[in-house]
Amino acid sequence: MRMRVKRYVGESVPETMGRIKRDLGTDAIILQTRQFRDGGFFGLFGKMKVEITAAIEEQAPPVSVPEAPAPPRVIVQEEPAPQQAQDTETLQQELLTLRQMIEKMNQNLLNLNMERQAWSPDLLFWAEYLHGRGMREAAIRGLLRQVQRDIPEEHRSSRRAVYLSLQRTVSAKCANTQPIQLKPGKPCVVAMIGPTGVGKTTTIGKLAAGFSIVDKRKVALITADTYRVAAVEQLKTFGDIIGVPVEVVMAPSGITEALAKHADKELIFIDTAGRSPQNDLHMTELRSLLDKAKPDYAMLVVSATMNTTDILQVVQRFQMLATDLIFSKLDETLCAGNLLTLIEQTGFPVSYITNGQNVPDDIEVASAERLALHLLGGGPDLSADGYKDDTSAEE
Ligand SMILES: Nc1nc2c(ncn2[C@@H]2O[C@H](COP(=O)(O)OP(=O)(O)O)[C@@H](O)[C@H]2O)c(=O)[nH]1
Ligand SMILES: [Mg+2]
Repeated sequence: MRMRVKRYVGESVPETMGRIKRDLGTDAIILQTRQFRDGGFFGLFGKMKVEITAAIEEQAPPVSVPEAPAPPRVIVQEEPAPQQAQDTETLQQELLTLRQMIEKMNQNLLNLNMERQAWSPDLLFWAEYLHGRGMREAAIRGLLRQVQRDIPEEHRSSRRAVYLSLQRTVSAKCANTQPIQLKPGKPCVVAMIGPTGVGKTTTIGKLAAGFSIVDKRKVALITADTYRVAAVEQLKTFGDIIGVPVEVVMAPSGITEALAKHADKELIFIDTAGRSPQNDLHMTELRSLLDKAKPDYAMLVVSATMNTTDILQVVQRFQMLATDLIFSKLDETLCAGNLLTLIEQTGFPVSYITNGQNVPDDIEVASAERLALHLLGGGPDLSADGYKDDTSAEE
């Protein structure tokens, strides 16, 4: 098998694809696509063209026939063994998968290129800015479309104007926030759930200190995280320093008793093991614990340092159990933009933001404005930008 590679230039993708199909057939593989401007000054004002490089497998060229007839030879033609046939089939299957992968990659690239072409240079700057903040393509697209609606084209070169529009849109998307609301007459129960190491125990320490020392509320802590000795010790240490009782629950069945023991408190935090979302047994145990505890809030703690794939996996596993979100470790990353996807996907209110290891200081109540600032960052340097925001007066 040999590859024949050909380059096609045309006015549009469908037209050029049509030519490739007629020329090379439907089996042709698209190796590369690109858009460019033909002619014009420095590539400006020229006509948009597409270039597609395609390839087709060709049969091997016929072997040249020897001039003199070869002496007769006895050739024993072996039947292909079943293993060989199977190998060939596997190989063919792999080739097909590879070809499909390449075609898909090309389609994605083509989409991306077209997406980029769609933004004016002003907006392209922002697409890249938002990308640098960890935002996903779909979120960026949505935000920039809103900028297009908000700001007339002649003002879009103003970074301040665009930043203010982004800030307004992101704030509106983050408007669903709520801190813990205590209930009169009985304890408010708050469980922290989420993967290992995101800051569940530390966050309980911060909140417990705030409610008990600053607000003078009656607080108790319960830990169901008996997976590691250190985990129990950690919460006990917090409890000792803050001066609040700590209960240890060895199995989900013990939670009812532990809660009953502190029926006189105003606020009870339940710390749970940082269960790996991959581990089904642990998840079952966590579900059973929450079924018995019936917390008023099951706060899913998500670290801002997690990548989008991990965040989506966490959402998938914990979504059924959670009622609220806490974003932790916002001090550790500049790419918190992907949390916007989490807010939009779950629709859960965000209750708190944590931004450091210090107990009890490094925590704040979530608000639309603070969230927008964390997700968008402070923006590029706007000091030289003379744009006056005439909408800020009415806010
Ligand atoms: N930088 C930073 N570190 C944090 C924050 N919250 C927790 N940590 C740290 O993350 C690590 C794990 O915290 P821990 O509360 O034990 O996580 P858990 O396994 O979810 O209970 C500890 O070293 C904490 O000090 C935060 O907001 N910012
Ligand atoms: Mg913990």
